[in-house]
Amino acid sequence: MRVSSMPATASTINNPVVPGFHPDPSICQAGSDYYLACSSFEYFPGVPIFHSRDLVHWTQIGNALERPSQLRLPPETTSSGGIYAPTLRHHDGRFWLITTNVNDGGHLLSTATDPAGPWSDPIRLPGVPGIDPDLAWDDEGNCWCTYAGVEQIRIDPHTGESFGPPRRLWSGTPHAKAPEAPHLYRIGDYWYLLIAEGGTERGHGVSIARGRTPNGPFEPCPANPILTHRGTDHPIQNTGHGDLVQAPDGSWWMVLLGVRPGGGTPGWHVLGRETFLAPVSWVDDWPVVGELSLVMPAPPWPLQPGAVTPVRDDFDLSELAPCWISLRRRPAETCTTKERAGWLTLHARGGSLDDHDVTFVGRRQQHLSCRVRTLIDPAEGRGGLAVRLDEQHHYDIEAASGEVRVLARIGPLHTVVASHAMPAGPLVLRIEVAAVQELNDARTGPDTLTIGVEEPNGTFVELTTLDGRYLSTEVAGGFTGRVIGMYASAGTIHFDWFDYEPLDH
Ligand code: 6LW
Repeated sequence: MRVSSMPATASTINNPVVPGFHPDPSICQAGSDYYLACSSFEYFPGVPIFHSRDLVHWTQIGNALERPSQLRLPPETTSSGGIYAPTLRHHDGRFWLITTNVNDGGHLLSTATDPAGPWSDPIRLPGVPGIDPDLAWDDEGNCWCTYAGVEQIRIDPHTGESFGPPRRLWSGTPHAKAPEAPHLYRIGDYWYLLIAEGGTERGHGVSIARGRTPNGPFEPCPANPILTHRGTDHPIQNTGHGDLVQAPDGSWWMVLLGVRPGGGTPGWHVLGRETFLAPVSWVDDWPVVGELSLVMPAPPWPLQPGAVTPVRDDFDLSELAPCWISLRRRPAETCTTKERAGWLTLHARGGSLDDHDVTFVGRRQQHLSCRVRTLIDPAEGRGGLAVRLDEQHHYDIEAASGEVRVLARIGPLHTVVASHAMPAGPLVLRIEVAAVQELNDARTGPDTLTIGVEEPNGTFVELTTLDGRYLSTEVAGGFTGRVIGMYASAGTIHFDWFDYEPLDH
């Protein structure tokens, strides 16, 4: 199994197009602009929104659910609970986003004239059960909400009212588990029902059926699944949960989720489910998914790389950039850049990252290898830098006045791995993630995390190197991926800056 990809050249592009924990992609087009939304689970704000002009380079322009009135993640929201798969559509001059908060009343439907926001306070759909809701409008103006199962109900998207009992459209391929993630489209003379099936693990796949009306009957494609990497040694695994889109030149493409397992057997993926792009052609009015690989031929239209994301966030702005996410909520009184100019100030709520409610601000790890550093001032408390999979799986480097400790939480085990005396005052904490390049044997892990501090003269003091497998989905379970960030576990902690430096592309 390959563990890293080749660099893209002018004639190639890199997949994933939205790396890091960005699963369940849904895409829509408005003129020459494309927008994409992903799931966000227990993190606040929720549902990251991306913009692109070329389907290859994506820039996060906001989060659809960014106010407490839009997103309530109650304390009982477990990791991998909260916000599940969205559908994003452009219809009638507006953007429509439907998603599910599995911990707060089910589906939420929100609209915006600008996908960067603001998005409306969502309406609820109490008559629509399930997860993975999709929206499609027919020529008569009926709005059909189709969801995992696969079932469908007509709704009023302005009020959330639903009409009639659910109607079963298709159960997917006989004996395949978890028919889900439906998306319904009118393309040419047919209505197409695209679904995921086989479960979101290694058996994942995409299948499709077609009919003459949005309500069926639907005839399955004889070539189903039209995409799966199950049972292969392909470096992109768990491929499924697709959504279709037409490119600027009229060609068709699919965005989908996949993972990049590393290490030996069984392969551990640490970045969660990421968003990939694959070409689609049509044969006999059925879509055929083309080459999906880590490095793909560049499409023929002009590519427009977005602004290069700066390595450093200096916390000079009054609002945090949209990539920053917190656990379940982010009250201004515990997280602010306004208290000490040019610094991020965190006031502790919980006592550690083992707690459900803890002051944490992080960003998704998006590269298999990367270096993360932050300048922390722990004079008024205790806090640090952490790599988090969930409450039970995280590695932390924590500073208090005069001391730095490395903590590891793996399932029920808590360990202080190392400690180091430091002079009082601000200091730089560093975590370096290195994807393994060679397998020593079948049990080699996917990556290593080297954790330490920088002396005032800049010398790096390594405190430990830990195996990354324990912060992988194959160990921790769930639907998310690694998030790296800053936290406060006692008192008040200030961070002057945070660097995230990719060490691969
Ligand atoms: C998503 C569903 C799924 O809603 O995982 O396994 C859920 N399948 O399609 C969370 O991503």
